[in-house]
Amino acid sequence: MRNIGKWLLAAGLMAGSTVAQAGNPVFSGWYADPEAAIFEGQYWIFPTTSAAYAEQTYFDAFSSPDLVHWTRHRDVLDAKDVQWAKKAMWAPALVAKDGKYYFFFAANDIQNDKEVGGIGVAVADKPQGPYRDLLGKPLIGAFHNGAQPIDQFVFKDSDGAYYIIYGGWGHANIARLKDDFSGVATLPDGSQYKEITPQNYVEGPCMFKRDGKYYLMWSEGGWTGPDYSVAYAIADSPLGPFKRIGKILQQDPAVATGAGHHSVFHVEKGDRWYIVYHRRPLGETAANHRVVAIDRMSFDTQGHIVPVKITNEGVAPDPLH
Ligand code: FUB
Repeated sequence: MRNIGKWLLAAGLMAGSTVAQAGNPVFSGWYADPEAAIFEGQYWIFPTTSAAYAEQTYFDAFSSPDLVHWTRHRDVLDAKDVQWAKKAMWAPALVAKDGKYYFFFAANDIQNDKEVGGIGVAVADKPQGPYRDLLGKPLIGAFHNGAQPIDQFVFKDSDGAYYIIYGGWGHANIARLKDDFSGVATLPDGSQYKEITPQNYVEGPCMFKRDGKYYLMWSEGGWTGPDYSVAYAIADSPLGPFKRIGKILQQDPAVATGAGHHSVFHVEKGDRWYIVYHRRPLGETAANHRVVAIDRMSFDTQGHIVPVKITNEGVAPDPLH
């Protein structure tokens, strides 16, 4: 039955339906760069559609009450609703603010400042959209400090400030967002884009705060190969400096390859942490044949992240209610 369900889902015949599926991958279909969020008492995952390059022009979303039963919401943001986006729509970052949901995305995979594209932001009244372009143009539409404007993550600090951390081509920048997300503000040092690139950084940053410390995580290696992986650093400020501590997620030749570009769920009640990431099934070598998985993440008594064991079993049900 599960195989029939997977096939129907892959074929789009069960769009919007709920499919019970314990284990990794957590839902069927080629998806990557998963963004984890908890909205309205549900777990949400917003991934890149890991179809052929020219077909990466829309995003689906997934919701779950318990990390096991997932509902697919099709086409929550589509290039047809973003006048300047033509291709390569990647790596969602979601924020709930003042009753609205904001969906940060990259589009067009720009190679230089003459091309139109970069990081945009769309807005909706509900987590499942439909999302509409907020600005009518990219929020970050040029290279700064050598960082390709892709792979955004939005972090809300305890003082209410929103920061965007982003960057491909081996450079990570942080910028403070204006309150209405219409652009970036000026940082205390007078700059708008501060480079915080740690050693070995490639792309896919993610930030959270725990016990007063700022954790920056990122992907290393090449995303098309088996060695893609995740490492991290800890700092006293979101602006760094971030010194690499070590790798905490990587392939397991008995389970999957290319494990990387992740985000995290933190269930405050019970203080449970999960890492949500993409990986390539064993035997698959096509670059975009990526699936989304969830495994437990934990910390040692020093606050260091314990290396994650990637599994086929995935996680146990963890109802939010
Ligand atoms: O999914 C497209 C690209 O692949 C992302 O932007 C990178 O982080 C890598 O995962």
